[in-house]
Amino acid sequence: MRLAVSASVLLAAGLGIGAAAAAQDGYRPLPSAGAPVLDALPAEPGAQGDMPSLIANVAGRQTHSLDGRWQAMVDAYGAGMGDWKAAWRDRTPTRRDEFLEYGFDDAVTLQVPGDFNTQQPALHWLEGSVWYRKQFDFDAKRLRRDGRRVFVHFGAANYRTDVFLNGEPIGSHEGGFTPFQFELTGKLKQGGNRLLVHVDNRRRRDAVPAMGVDWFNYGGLTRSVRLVEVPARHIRDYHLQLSPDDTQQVSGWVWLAPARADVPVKVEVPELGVSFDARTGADGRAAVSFRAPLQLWSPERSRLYRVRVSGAGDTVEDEIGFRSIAVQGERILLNGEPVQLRGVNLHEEIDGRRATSEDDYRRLLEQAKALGANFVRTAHYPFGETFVRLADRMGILLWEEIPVYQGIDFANAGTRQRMQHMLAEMIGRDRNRAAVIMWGIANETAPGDARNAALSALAAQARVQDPTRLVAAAFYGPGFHGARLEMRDPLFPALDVIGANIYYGWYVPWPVAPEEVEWISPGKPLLVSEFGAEARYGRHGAADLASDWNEEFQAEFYRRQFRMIERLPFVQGTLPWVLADFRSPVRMHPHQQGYNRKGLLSESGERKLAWHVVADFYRSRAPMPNLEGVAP
Ligand code: GCB
Repeated sequence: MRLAVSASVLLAAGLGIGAAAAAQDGYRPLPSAGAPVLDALPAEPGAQGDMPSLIANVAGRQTHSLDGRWQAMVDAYGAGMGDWKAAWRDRTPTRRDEFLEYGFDDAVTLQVPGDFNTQQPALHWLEGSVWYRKQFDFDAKRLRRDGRRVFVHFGAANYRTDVFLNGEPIGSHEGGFTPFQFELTGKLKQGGNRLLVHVDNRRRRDAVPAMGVDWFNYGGLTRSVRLVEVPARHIRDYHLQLSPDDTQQVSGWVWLAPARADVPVKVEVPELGVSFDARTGADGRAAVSFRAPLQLWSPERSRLYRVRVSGAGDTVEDEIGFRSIAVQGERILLNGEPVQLRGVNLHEEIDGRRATSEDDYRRLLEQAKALGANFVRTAHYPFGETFVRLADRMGILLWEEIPVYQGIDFANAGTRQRMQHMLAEMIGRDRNRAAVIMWGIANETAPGDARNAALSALAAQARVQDPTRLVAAAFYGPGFHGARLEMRDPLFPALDVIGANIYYGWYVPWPVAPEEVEWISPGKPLLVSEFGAEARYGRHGAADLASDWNEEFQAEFYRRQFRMIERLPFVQGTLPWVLADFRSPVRMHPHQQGYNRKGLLSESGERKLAWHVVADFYRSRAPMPNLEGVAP
């Protein structure tokens, strides 16, 4: 693929300089010490690597949905992958004495999109594999006659996916939260076809995330599957955003694949009377740059424009908002003005299952809005594309991150490559969404040579792929030296925004009163990217009793945190952990019942006392976002 990723980025990432970062099995809530010096940042963009290059805006193309019921066989130990059972061949007996130990015809069915764990009681705890089969008709002759190409596109599948068409291997993918595609041109038969997908959600030490996560490892075809048809030469991707230094100027590029020089490309914004013509260079890209009297996108006014991109006979329509995001010293500037981020962390979970539909996503975003939030962190992985598009429409700023979470094996070259691919897939999918203001590259990773090199490379990759957004990471909060707090990490120079996950008053007691804390500024915008305590909805008790799981304790926890935060001018935003109680098998206390209970809401949406503390704080802080249509 032709992504301009710096050679030195890939080189630095590939070398795995220094000692191995220890992989760990358990979820670990507290930091470890040690902060070695960072290697020089790789800088020079130029070469490209073997990175994914997906068709952008699949919903805006000619598609054939494969969503719905799929036949499914559970293969908990992965026996069907080898040559012995070879379920992937998807054969049916051809002789009377032929015996096959698999068969989809009598199999159960599962809904796609949807996690497999919550669709059948027997699958609840499955960390293993499921074979999915979809039979569909396709007019391959028409495709050939019209000289078109077709791809099978997966919104996401957790975690490892092996895809087979009519008994032949097509390709594999790793990563549970980002899209991927395989070309099927010339492989689909006229008439009936059988697509087989083996999805394996076993956790692995070398995977991203690795073994220890504090959420439910929902497996399966969790997002939509579609066939996407495009002309032989088509608009593969485009990036159209406001120029960082001029709020009336749009700049970016359109990319036609396969590449050919001198092909005319047009970008139109009919509402503004814009019709911009350009020509591709040898790499298939055409530079775009035009001035227009734009109304800027913001949470208060989430203005989107209909944009039409055409070239080589292909046309794609999109809805794009234009806004700028930058940092100045310790501040974050949205459209040139300092912005206070009233945030909240979300997991992609609703009603005890993986959230997948537009309706699910709207419910989550409406809850965030009702809290008074103008900002959401999609913790700890990219949510569905529909979620991001809804945030664009509803005026919610996003921090989107990849699941580089805690115990990643940074010394492993394969692991580093997986992180790079996930980042490329996330940015490639969402870099035209105004809502996304920062790319998160990691959460709570322990400093070390291999980690520092790998994450610096990721930060540099993010800047090459998208120079218009901020790069952030969340860190374990600092430890106290008396009343003093100071965060340091060799990764800070590579980032625009620093996130501090602080749990004083929960995992660690406050050594001094919150009003007495002296927190030294990191010299960059700081977000309190996580803070929270657990309470079971409906349970009441003393506000100073940590081990009681009561709502009063959780509410008081937030009051104390806000007493500290209010005094810190360099804090540009706060993100309570977390909007709603979410499933996490590591949470074994009888009051947790397999849920992380740090939600401001219960898992069924009931508001705990802490919800009101946060909502009052947000109301007192800033103009409210557009709450049209949201229940108070
Ligand atoms: C964290 C993690 C988050 C956990 C949370 C907790 O620091 O980033 O994934 O769920 O703490 O509740 O312990």
